[in-house]
Amino acid sequence: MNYLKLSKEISYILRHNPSQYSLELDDLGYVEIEKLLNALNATRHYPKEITLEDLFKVIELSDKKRLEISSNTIRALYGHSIKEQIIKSPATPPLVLYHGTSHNALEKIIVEGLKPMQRQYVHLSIDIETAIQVGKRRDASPILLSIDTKKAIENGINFYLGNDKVWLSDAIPVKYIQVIEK
Ligand code: HQG
Repeated sequence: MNYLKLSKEISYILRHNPSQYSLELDDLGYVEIEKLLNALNATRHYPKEITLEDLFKVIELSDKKRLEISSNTIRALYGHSIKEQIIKSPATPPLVLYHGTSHNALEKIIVEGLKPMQRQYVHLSIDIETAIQVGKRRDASPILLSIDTKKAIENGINFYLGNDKVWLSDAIPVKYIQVIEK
């Protein structure tokens, strides 16, 4: 079984396009596992039937905690772009969070702040190493930003838990962002 391909297809479904697979997410982003498996198997993208064990394997082999199972349902923990907003409860993040980005994006970010862009929330990293990994998807030598979450929260900006490494947030105005000089 190609678990990387399966992982990408599941993330695509649960983050971006459940309706293409005739699925609907609930307000928290969950879908019934059985429905997801049926939808995946209906695609005939895989040489053999996808089972619950395959889902467990995807989660076990993943380099990041992207998916969450809760009883008979599953959801993506972050990354959503569907138009129905996934409901997240505001939570208290570490005092500082990080964001790795490209030189290109920086020009805009220092003027208009961090925006969710194609996704529902801004994605922030819990440590510099994670932020560098995220930034390297777009720039071999990424720019590192730090976010003063305490000041941002005091001014009404909400943060939400993604996974053990990723926090989500509303748009972050420039005044809470600093460029970390390397
Ligand atoms: C940038 C991956 C111009 C932002 C990662 C980023 C992450 C702006 C890009 C997760 C901007 C959006 C999310 C502004 C922000 N003007 N550009 N005002 N504000 N940007 O992919 O944070 O492997 O939507 O800096 O590891 O890069 O898929 O967000 O470069 O956790 O599980 O616009 O996706 O996880 O890009 O990455 P993205 P991201 P997975």
